[in-house]
Amino acid sequence: MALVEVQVPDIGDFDEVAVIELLVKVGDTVKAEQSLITVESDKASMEIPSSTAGVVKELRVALGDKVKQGSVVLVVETAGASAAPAVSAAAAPAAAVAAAPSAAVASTSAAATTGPVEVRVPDIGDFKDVAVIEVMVKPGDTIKVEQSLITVESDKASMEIPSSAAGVLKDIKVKVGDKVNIGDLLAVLEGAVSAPGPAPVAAAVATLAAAPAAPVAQAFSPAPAQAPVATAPSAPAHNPLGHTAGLPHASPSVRKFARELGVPLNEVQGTGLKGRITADDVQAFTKAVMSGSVQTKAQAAKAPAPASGGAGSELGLIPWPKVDFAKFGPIERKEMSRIKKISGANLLRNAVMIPAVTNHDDADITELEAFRVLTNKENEKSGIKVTMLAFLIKACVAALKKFPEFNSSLDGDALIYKQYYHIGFAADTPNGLVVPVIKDADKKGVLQISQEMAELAKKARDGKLGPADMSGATFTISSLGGIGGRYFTPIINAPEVAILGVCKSQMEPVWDGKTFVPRLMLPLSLTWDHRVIDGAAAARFNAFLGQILSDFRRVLL
Ligand code: CAO
Repeated sequence: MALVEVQVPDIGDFDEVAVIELLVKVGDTVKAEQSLITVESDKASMEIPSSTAGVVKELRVALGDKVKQGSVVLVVETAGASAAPAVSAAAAPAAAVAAAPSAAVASTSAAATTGPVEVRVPDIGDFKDVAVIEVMVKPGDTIKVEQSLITVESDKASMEIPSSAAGVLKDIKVKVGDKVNIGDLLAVLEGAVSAPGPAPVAAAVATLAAAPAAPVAQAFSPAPAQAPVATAPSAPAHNPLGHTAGLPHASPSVRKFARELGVPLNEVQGTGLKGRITADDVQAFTKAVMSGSVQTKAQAAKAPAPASGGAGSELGLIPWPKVDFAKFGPIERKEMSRIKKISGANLLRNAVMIPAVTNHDDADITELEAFRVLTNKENEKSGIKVTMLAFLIKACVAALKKFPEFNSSLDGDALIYKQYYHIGFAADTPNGLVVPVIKDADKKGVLQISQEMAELAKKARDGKLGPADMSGATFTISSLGGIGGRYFTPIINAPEVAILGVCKSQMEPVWDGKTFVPRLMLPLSLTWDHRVIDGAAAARFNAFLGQILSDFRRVLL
């Protein structure tokens, strides 16, 4: 056993680079060449590998620390025979970073030219066949000296390849996915002005040496001693923000991880230093997408219906007609209320997404209405007015108990059967439609329901309903009975699966088998989600509701 201090190797001209990621922790077993930390300058990021295999005993750096060549990253206990004291070992520098590296090299060395100039991949150390992961320019762009043209990535580092010449980009010779090597033709510039001198301006290039497995970051001198010609001198040092804007802020290994999972990295929120995306962020994003709590942009694009405000094209429909109404007469434009905007968006989604069917029926409420009138007379002093809607709520609870799928919600391919009975009722307010909820209606009597309904309806009209008053409904009733009409087709209040619409009752001649008799008939309109409920079940639900309403004693059964 031996304790070995692993140091930052020669990382070229980088001085004091920030540690932005710790890739191992104390107790981890690391292999030689395994990445230990990621460091980042304003030009490039790179992973620092271990020069030796062993168990991590001590971490000597923390996030945000600045390191340079020779800084001790951590202490590793190796399997070797020698004992402490700890010996120091830096990953050896790159075997060959032969010539002074250069920016993407223009094939003419002239300080200025107007002819086409070929820009090639400069000496990027021992990199071989590195993948192009981003092309940052397009034909027609005016390119400045030092402007990054492409980003390449090895398994340990990503770097941008800058142009050594200025001019208009005539042709870009590589595309994402291509593999490039030193000397490969990248681009052709026209009216180009190349940087003068033997060591042209270049953005940083991080390189990873092949043998003996050490990272070498080679940063080029930021500016030529001699000012370049007029068209290029103000070329800024590479702007890391631009880099971030084009490419998500993440280390090469995280990028690779994201690619393997098919995670769109530019949609992941980074929680690392300076918003950097970590492997944990990628994992958390994947989990969120799998659980359905987050949608990728690609998924959203495939989603069936916009909730609001769509012009129609999202559904493949012809656009909404745009008419200049003022042409035909005087007009006044008024913004819709907040409630109307919110309920409109929900109604649209529910109307579009639910395969809804409505069954119409009539219930004989002659005796029930007589009982209601009597009850109100008897309870006159209590101040509680019993309305037909309160009886309907009780009747619906009985029907929901008998037909539990009407009290369910869809959850993917499963149904959630709720064992509580919270009944929403649509209330008309000056600002629009709201749906307060009578909680646990199965445990309450008609008088209590009437009282709560009156209180909630008042709160609704006064605009004082809170979210708790309007949430948790398992089934909704929309009553237009106090207003009029015969039948209508209410829209289901998702994630519920059915809604009962009620219209104004009226006396009708009903055949009793011998003769027509006058009966008070209540029109019922039941809308149901055909994914959950079948037509026969809906007809049975309505029929059962009719039986209860015609003889309310059945509620007790
Ligand atoms: N048939 C005949 N008369 C009825 C009736 C029915 N089905 N339902 C209620 N009535 C009568 C009541 O008995 C009352 O008569 P009196 O004043 O003579 O006693 C009158 O109509 C008014 O009732 P109400 O509307 O105040 O009370 P309610 O319990 O029936 O309804 C509430 C309360 C809040 C639901 C209602 O005021 C409301 O806002 N309804 C509109 C709901 C709506 O907009 N739905 C559409 C949604 S889809 O766009």
